[in-house]
Amino acid sequence: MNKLSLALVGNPNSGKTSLFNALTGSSQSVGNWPGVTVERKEGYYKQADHIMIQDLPGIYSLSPYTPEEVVARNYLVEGQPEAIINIVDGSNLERNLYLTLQLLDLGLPLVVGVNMLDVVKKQEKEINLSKLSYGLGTDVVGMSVVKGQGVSEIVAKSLTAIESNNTSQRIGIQYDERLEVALLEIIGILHKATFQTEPTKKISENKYRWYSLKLFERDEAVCQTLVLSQADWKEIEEIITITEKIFGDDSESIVINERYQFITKLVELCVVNNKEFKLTVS
Ligand code: BGO
Repeated sequence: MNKLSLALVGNPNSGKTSLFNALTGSSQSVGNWPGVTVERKEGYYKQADHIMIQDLPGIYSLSPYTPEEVVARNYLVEGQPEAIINIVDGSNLERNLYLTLQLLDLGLPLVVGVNMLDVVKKQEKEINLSKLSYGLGTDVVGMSVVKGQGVSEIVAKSLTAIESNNTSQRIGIQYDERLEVALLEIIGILHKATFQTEPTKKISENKYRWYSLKLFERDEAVCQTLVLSQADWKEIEEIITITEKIFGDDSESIVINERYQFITKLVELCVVNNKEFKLTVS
């Protein structure tokens, strides 16, 4: 049977370690990622040992600012796991979804595990998982890892996502049209790009959106991996500058604001606060 790799990604304290332990049991190996003192943990799924679970460091974002973020994003972009399991703390949904949106831009099959549903219940809240799944354009599994709830289901859904190549690009989170136009223009130029390390290699089809966003954000670490002519870099810079003028903001903030606006609307749509509801009607 072909080996498969599933990457576990989530904010610190989302329950990632608990899920990793529940999935792998004692078949874990622990070391460090090359060149950094960031712990690397991997193990095999207890119920099917051709499935390798890669536990990535807990992160809030895929920016290049901390060693943990760099390790996680390099693995997700270059290591190409077959799918991402994104575990989110349901009792802190708004904050956790910021990473989810970045992960969706990577163009890999992805399943979101909404963990801590027991805590959500205690808070007298409910999360409408179907609406959340619809809004994100990807499968969502309700979980309470400490109670064993949703653990095998999340692996099953990941395998289905791999089989159906269920990437968000197909369904797509669309930001403001003015940003989308800029990204499309950058993608047009990116078709000419190759890699510094492999001059004949082109960007794979599912990665164009991620690269266009990183170039739009002027992410230096990513720009340095790509080869384009000076004229192409200049054209990209012009696209970014024009868009910044249109929005009246810098490019990184434009993307951050678009993500937060999307999340605010989605959470409003999906989270029901029964406590507030009771207070309102009484
Ligand atoms: C402690 N429900 C509840 N209620 N708690 C959960 C769930 C869940 O579904 N899943 C995980 N936790 P990690 P990261 C702890 O360690 O897996 C708990 O950072 C404690 N420790 O048990 O470590 C989990 O890997 C003392 O809680 O997360 C852990 O993502 C008192 O959430 C915490 C209370 O989980 C973080 C809890 C000494």
